[in-house]
Amino acid sequence: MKKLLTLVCLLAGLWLPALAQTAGVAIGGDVAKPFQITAATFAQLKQVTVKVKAKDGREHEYTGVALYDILTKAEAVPNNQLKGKSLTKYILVSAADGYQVVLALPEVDPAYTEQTIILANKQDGDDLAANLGPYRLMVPGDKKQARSAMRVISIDVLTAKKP
Ligand SMILES: Nc1nc2c(c(=O)[nH]1)N[C@H]1C(S)=C(S)[C@@H](COP(=O)(O)O)O[C@H]1N2
Ligand SMILES: [Mo]
Repeated sequence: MKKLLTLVCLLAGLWLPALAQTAGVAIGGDVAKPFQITAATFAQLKQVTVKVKAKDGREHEYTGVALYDILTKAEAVPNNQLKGKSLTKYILVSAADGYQVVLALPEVDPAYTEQTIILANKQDGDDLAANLGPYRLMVPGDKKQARSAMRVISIDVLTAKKP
């Protein structure tokens, strides 16, 4: 019995830190430098604020990091020059509840667009509530906020292929 308890404690000890590590956003897919967004890596990136109208018609301020800066850190596009073959890449954003949305790379690249799509961790200056965050995608240019995925757990850059 004591042996079993020791084993359980040992396994929990190995498993819990791994769980803590996954509490964040995994940036991966076809990128040169996959990384994990944590409070620490997030704070190192430039913070920006965007205004977005919610479903209820009210405007809110969301603060976080431009998705472009996150993808640049992950080296999603060679030399950061979005052209040629890289234009067949897309971004798959996945949430804790299984919700998923897709963005095209030009939608996040300032060379192509005026809008700034962000991964937010704050709404009107406060940390996002547990049902929305800790990280939420915000797509200010969309009239409907269906792509503003709440509780984001991973962002993958993938390559579209003709079937
Ligand atoms: N994870 C997750 N994010 C989600 C959804 C969802 O079901 N799961 N619904 C989307 C839809 S359909 C809408 S309209 C907006 C609503 O957000 P709002 O109330 O802040 O406008 O969240 C979007 N983000
Ligand atoms: Mo919606």
